[in-house]
Amino acid sequence: MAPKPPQPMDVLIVGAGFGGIGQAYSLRNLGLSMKLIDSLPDVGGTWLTNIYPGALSDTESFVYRFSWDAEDLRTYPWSRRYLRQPEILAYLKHFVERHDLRKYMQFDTELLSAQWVEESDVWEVRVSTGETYWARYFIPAMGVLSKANFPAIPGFESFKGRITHTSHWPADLDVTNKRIGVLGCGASGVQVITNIASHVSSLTAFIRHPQYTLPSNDRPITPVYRTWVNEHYDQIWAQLKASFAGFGYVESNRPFFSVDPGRREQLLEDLWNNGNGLRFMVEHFCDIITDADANNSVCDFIRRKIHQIVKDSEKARKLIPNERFARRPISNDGYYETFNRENVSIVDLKETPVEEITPDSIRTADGTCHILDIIVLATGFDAVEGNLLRVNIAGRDGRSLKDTWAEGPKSYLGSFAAGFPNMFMVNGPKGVFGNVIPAIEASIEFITNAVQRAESAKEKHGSRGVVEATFQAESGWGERCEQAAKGSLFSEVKDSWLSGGNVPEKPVGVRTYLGGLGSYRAMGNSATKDTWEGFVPL
Ligand code: NA7
Repeated sequence: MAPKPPQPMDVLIVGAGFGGIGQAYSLRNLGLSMKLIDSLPDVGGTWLTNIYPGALSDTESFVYRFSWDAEDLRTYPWSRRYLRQPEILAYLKHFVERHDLRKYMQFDTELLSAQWVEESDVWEVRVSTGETYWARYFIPAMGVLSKANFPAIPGFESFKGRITHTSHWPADLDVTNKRIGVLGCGASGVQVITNIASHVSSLTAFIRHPQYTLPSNDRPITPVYRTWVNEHYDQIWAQLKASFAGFGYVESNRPFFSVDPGRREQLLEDLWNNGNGLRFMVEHFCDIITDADANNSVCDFIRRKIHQIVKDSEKARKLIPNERFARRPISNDGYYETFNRENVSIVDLKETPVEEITPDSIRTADGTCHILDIIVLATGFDAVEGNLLRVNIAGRDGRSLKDTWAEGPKSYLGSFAAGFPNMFMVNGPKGVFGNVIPAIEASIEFITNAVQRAESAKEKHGSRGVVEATFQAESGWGERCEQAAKGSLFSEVKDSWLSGGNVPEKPVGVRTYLGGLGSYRAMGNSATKDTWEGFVPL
């Protein structure tokens, strides 16, 4: 038998972004010993490193924050409809200081491995500082969009200029008057292109596959609006937590074809003018992402808008998607208008794929060398399970997470994994799709419920305090996620980060619960608080 590890701590959290901070907040008053580690030098997670020009959350400011601290909600300042990266980072730091959470945190400490020690019901965790920790509860909160996706293009190392991924933008990178190439046109690419075009010498957008993007209509908020929000926060959160996507507005129950074509056009126009891609998807119609014909009509509407805005018809052609409007929608702050600038051009990678990077250019298949000073990779993320599989995690019988998830990640309620006792994933694979902050909060609540229940069982009847989802519950949850995805056109798009197809070799499949935040919260809270359904008895 292995020796009993010395003095395990109760809780070890990995990650100081929204997930880890929220989890530490939620557990802080339970009388447990707790540590939070992060490989980065400070609080912030993804919002500490995604400092590219234009980085912003397209979830509206009033609900891109924790819902738990009523006084803070009413007093913390924000001035615009959306929060930019510096404001989000400042909010997270503020929340940490306000609740005295920094005392749990240790930075510049990367998780290397975690192994469940059967005999003593603890996790043995090795980190980059050379230390080993033992913890009863191991809580990875490592982010859904965190591990960068680097394209495999020959010649990277030969490039004499600078190359950066948007998610690791160097603080000293100055693009002024430089020749810039941007690969990728998801949310990050759209934001960076729109924000740097006016002060670079030239910008070449390398587009493999254009996406639909809607105006964000960012604007300052008025004092009247802020007062209204403050006075209605209770109702706002109650509505949001019971809603489908959790973005803080009432989702429509109007079918697209229930109104006549003229009125439909008017409603779409209204959505376009009011702004926000997420609102566009759900605020006036209930079936844009479930009814293929409704979706086609909406695609036509957006395509017409692109044609109207982009004056050069060749550029417009390259910007117009010919797929469904069924990815995580993107909002923009003048993206299509940016392509009317003479210093902005487009290379369509479907016509002329990238062949290699040379010392001063990206060379495409037609032999053209696009001369560049800086290459920006806006190429997205090895999302959802990417960060969890980067490290070596082994559960019961030494079985690794990598082997267990060889055909795609699994979970119970996005937070628990069968065979990995007392490992709780904050917003892990098959967590709910929607506004990520309430999704994180829901997962944190399930985890805290489970910890409280285990602690109470230990105290009351000498339980070992081991929380473990059953294999049956895990596969049942997987089926529920499959069923929910079947009703959504999102599942037709196989090459997005949501299905895993954006990263070569990654198994493609359902990675989120598309059944809505309201039902997710109801099922998770009922299982972890009341019924204990899906868990091995404590
Ligand atoms: P996304 O949405 O995954 O977008 C990545 C972009 O990078 C997309 O346009 C990809 O084109 C492109 N890409 C990826 N690999 C390559 C290669 N090898 N060559 C050319 N282009 C490539 O990531 P984002 O960071 O923009 O946004 C992620 C989420 O963050 C977003 O949904 C919001 O929720 C916040 P492709 O479509 O694969 O042809």
